[in-house]
Amino acid sequence: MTIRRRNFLKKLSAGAATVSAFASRALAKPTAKPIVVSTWNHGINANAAAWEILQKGGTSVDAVEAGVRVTEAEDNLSVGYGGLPDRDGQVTLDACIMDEKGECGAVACLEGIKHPISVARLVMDKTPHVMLVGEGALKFALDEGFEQENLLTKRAEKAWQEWLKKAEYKPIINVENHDTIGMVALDADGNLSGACTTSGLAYKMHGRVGDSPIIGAGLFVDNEVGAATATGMGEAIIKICGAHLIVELMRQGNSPQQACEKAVRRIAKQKNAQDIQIGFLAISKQGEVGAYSLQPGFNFAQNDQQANRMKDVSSFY
Ligand code: SD4
Repeated sequence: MTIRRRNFLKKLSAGAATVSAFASRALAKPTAKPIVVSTWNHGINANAAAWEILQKGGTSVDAVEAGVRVTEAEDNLSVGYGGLPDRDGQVTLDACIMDEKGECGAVACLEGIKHPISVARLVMDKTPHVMLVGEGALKFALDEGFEQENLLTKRAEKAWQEWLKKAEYKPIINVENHDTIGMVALDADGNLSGACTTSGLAYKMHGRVGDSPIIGAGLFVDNEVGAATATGMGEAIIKICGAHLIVELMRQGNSPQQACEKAVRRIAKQKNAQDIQIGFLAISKQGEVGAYSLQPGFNFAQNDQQANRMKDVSSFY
């Protein structure tokens, strides 16, 4: 056998292994349906709201919107109301949503609206666009009847004034970087959707947008394959199109866990990777869950037929 032919056969059998790994997972009985997972411990309350919809046979897109709205309304120094402001003292919000049909909507740098995820949903449902930013997003929200309110709480303002004393921009792993809820769900009909919403990195430059509202970075859903979401230093996630990469790795036959690990390993090659946190969370069309982070400390909430509980995630470092 010539070397070329041998290499060809080797490649063919490697390809067959990948295909058969994917096919066997595709044929596997769903482990859990419905199921919802979301980043960090604020995910517990958010999952509970999503679960109410899922267990009644509601759609995954309605579930993820309702779920992350809970976190947006909580005074938690992170997502939505009470979120830490940018370095100029303004709370600017980013969010996106994607459904099983591959439809999506997003808002970025939106101010004064408590539920950016619902504005993103209307961008998806009512406009021919995918993303609205800044004043345009605010105008759209107001036209749609959302109320403008002050989202900077006394607590967040105090924290910002403390920060101003040194005004040193140095994101801290797992503390400052704990600003996002990313949620992905599989409903009883087997359809996948996801939502991601954040006040972004604390004390960021005014106008800075992270990965969270960017389809393919902070969130991606492909109803044939799986869904993924991200948290942590958005710049690093954007650079590898994180959520899209994970879904494409799943399409190639990787489990959600393997896909999240491969994506984190790519980020580990970036400069300053040891100083940042990244967490990925993914679910497959069959309801398998995977999660992996760059640093220790990332966790997520999982709600399925068994319970709504927290799960710790292993990490690269
Ligand atoms: C961002 N990815 O704006 C967000 C921040 C985050 O937990 O996830 N914090 O870059």
